[in-house]
Amino acid sequence: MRTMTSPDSPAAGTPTAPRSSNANLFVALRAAFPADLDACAVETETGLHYSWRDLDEATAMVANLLDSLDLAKGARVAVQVEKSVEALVLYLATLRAGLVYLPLNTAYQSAELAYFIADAQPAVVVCQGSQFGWVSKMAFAAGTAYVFSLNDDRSGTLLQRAAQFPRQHSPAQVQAQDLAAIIYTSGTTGRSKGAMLSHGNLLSNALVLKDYWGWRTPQMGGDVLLHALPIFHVHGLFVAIHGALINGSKMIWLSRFDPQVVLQNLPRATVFMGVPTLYVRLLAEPGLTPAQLCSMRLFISGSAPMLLDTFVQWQERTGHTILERYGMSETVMLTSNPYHAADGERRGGTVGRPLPGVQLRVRDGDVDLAAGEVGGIQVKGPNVFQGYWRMPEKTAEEFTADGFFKTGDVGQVAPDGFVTIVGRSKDLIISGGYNVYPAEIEGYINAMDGIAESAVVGVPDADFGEVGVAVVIGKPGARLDPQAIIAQLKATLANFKIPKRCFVVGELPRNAMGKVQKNLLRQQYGPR
Ligand code: MCA
Ligand code: AMP
Repeated sequence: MRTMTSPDSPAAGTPTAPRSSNANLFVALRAAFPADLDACAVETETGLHYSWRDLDEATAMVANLLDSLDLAKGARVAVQVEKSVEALVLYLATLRAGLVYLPLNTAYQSAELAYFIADAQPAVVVCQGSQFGWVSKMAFAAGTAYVFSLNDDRSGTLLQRAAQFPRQHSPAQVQAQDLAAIIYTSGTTGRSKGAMLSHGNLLSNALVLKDYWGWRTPQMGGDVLLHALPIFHVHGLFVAIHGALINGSKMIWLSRFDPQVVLQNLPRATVFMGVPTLYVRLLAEPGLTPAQLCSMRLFISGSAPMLLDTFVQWQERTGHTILERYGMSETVMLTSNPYHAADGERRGGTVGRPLPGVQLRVRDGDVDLAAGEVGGIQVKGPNVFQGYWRMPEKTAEEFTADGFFKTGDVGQVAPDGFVTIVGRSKDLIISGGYNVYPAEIEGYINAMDGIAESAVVGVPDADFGEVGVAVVIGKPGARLDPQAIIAQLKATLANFKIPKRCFVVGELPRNAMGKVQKNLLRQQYGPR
């Protein structure tokens, strides 16, 4: 069997968690706080400073509040709030209390939220104060016991209640396989699946990346992470936050990505993480100069393929070589280009080698492929998730008999171990780092009056990498207006899922089996 592991670091070299009888991820993160608890842990763009002590005490208070609710082991805390340091505190407090964190994209509208709440059955829901009325109604109807509000200006009932609780808290005792979070990823059939990640999954990945990306602890001079990503997905929530905290490194915390604000803060940062769209937008800023990046040591990209052109432009313009890595909600990080020069060059267009402890193979059906051959990427490792929430059949389908997870990505491994992703077997559009499943959008379009059928495809886009285009067929006699179709979708779905263009046509191209030939639609409706 041809299974790749990182040559410099086979499974035997996988870093292990600090010795503790409690596998709670929070315990490991807390143990990495610097000795000087009054030093700044998080600084916001509006000039607020939170010390490590603040983080410790605030998470204790929220964890005590959660404890007081007397929830069952494994209870879910579903959270749809704008990015703020208090939202970070809520995430850490949920870990601390041994409950399961369920982050939700703030762009989700009521139909989307209703699905997640019905499926996950959270015991606690936390939402923006402005949404409290309808969210609490929906959540209580679905059996949720507690709904709190949390706003991005440090107000809301969650903080009001937590203020009554002590500033000390003993982290809940958990096992490595106990769940820490559920991350919903859309399904190819349109039904979202909750990927269950354990404390062990998240901690093992954080420890691997700590070494692999050469994070500098405070004793080594320290790192400063400029955090500009949303915190409801793996990239901003786990890779970025765990990376900084497990190193006792400060974060400069931006509420959203604004290229100008990023540029203002880069001279004080050492590490930046982004999806390719962030790099494309930064390159469009005349103020992006090497002088601006004098303190930076590492730029990381992932969540979507980075065009070689962006990689090269960044290198030429800034003198920095972006480190591209590859991961999934189900697996956290899988592969990475090298950080240390001794491990080799960072190769644009590739996602690097499997991380220490990750086994990666490329297969065609049950047949292992040789170096350079293209097939389905399968992975195994301590980072691979515990299965899909309440979907045992779906979970079983996605694993091979020998325990490898089928990523749905198509790629090849070079003789020296570098992995290149060449496509996807899953029908998925990745737009600005967000996943959009055509089946979900098609389902909504097909349910509209006068529609016979539709196909949604991803086409290249200079800003978002890829965007959706809808191609629609009307029922006989129906008069369809593409703009009205887009407007109806906007009223129902998260904004990033809305196709950027819609075409009403007479028929869809099909192959001999009757299947819509999406590749032809991509050619026809993509950029010319
Ligand atoms: C915003 N819009 C988009 C997207 N974002 N359209 C398509 N794709 C998008 N990603 C549209 C809105 O619908 C709106 O359109 C208009 O752009 C402006 O919206 P706004 O919210 O102001 O956009 P923005 O602030 O400019 O956001 C763009 C963004 C954002 C900063 C690139 O999408 C973003 O933060 N992306 C990062 C996603 C991410 O963190 N992914 C990690 C997933 P209209 O005006 O028509 O309404 S974790 C993962 O994938 C794995 C595990 C991994 O490997 O990391
Ligand atoms: P998610 O469902 O949000 O976890 O998205 C995971 C998917 O994002 C993977 O299966 C890949 O298709 C894609 N992805 C993540 N990182 C990269 C990358 N560096 N290059 C290409 N695709 C990527």
